[in-house]
Amino acid sequence: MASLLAAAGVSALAGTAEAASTLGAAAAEKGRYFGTAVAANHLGESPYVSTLDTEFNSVTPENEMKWDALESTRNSFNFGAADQIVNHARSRGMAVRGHTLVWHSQLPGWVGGLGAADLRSAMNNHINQVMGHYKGKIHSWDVVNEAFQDGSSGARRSSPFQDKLGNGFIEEAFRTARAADPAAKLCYNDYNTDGVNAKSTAVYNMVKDFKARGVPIDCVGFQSHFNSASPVPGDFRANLQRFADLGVDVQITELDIEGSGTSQATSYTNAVNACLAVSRCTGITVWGVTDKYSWRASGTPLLFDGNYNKKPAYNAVLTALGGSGSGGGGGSAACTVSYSRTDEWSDRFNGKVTVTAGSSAISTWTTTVTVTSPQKISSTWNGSPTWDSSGNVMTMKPNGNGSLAAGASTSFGFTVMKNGNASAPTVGSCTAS
Ligand code: G2I
Repeated sequence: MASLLAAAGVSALAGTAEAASTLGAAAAEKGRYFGTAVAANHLGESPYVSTLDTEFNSVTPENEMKWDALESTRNSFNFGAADQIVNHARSRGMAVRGHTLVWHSQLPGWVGGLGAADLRSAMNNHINQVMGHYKGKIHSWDVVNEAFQDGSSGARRSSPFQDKLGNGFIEEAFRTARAADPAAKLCYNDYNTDGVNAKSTAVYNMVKDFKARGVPIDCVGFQSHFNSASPVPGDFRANLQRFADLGVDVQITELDIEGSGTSQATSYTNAVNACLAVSRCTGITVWGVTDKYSWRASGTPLLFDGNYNKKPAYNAVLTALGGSGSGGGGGSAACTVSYSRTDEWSDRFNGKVTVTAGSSAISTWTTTVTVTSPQKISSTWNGSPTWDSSGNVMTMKPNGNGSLAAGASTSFGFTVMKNGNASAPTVGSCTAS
């Protein structure tokens, strides 16, 4: 375990008596990393960065290491945005997954226009330049991404690489990658391969062949983009295990699950448990920090809502990893909060905070609402408030019985006198017992 973590650049917290209270720390206690996709253009947003830095210990650049971002013009490389992410991560001890070297999408037009010999040299040059630039800084590279077709054919997907170089392009990319950074783990990454099916079996057969012939491959990434049409498969664990049994590590690389509340939380629990049940499943990456910047934001598939509140899914993941929320006591009691402005007048507005229990029932909850001076909260309803000495920070507890069933919600409201400032209050995290 220690060596796995060291390889991932993750500092373990082995031996701590108390349950870990962040995703990264809880995963580290299980010998794994917990990562997120990161977009460089959000690194100036402070709640984005503080959530990233607090909770995660691995990052994957969401778009910044793709071919179109790095080499939009042949042999002219632009590493600016990717470097920003790598530097941020490394200065905080986080590991970095490289995504992705050879992929049919986000591929600049000039690549598709090359003849076979030229394409081969462009592909190898791209791998050499990019891996050379980041040599020693990337724990795993998605060397080839999404090279197989969906459906039952088990065939390779059409792409400039496939069409001009044939099946051998994948093997060639991995051989070039091994030489370019021998310390990096080399992964094949794909989607709709999470359960046992024709596509995953086609990938399995390729990996088996690579292992038999000594083609360098260290890991397989399972993207794990789930929704109601493509739920967490019941044989997710069994599928991860059959790949692990070939002698490769497996990683959940782009996890997100559309939904909300308890059902989303349960799906996340199942996905995390699938990884934890496979000793060679070395880490999990979710595909973004907050729902608001998700590639499918309307499906609210991530662990933090648009206000960076922890969702029931967050609590479910933390619990599955053996961690415990800030409610303390070692239990799994947890809650999340979300805020909305329900009414507004020229001099004042009404706010509503919804409190939702996590994956376990809770008997009481507490959260805070902070307004910006000279704003004042002039009235509240459906809660029992206390105030700090400034009068700007209201601590709210239930008015009477605070019991909530797992996933159930309640809400309280308040009026904020603007006094010239209409900005939204800050709602603190929710604690429960
Ligand atoms: O589609 C979800 C993921 C499937 N597996 C491979 C991943 O690399 C892929 O990530 C997504 C990013 O999350 C999106 O952010 O890849 C998309 C492109 O294939 C990314 O979308 C692109 C938009 O299409 C562009 O219009 C936009 O300029 O994001 C770009 C940067 O925001």
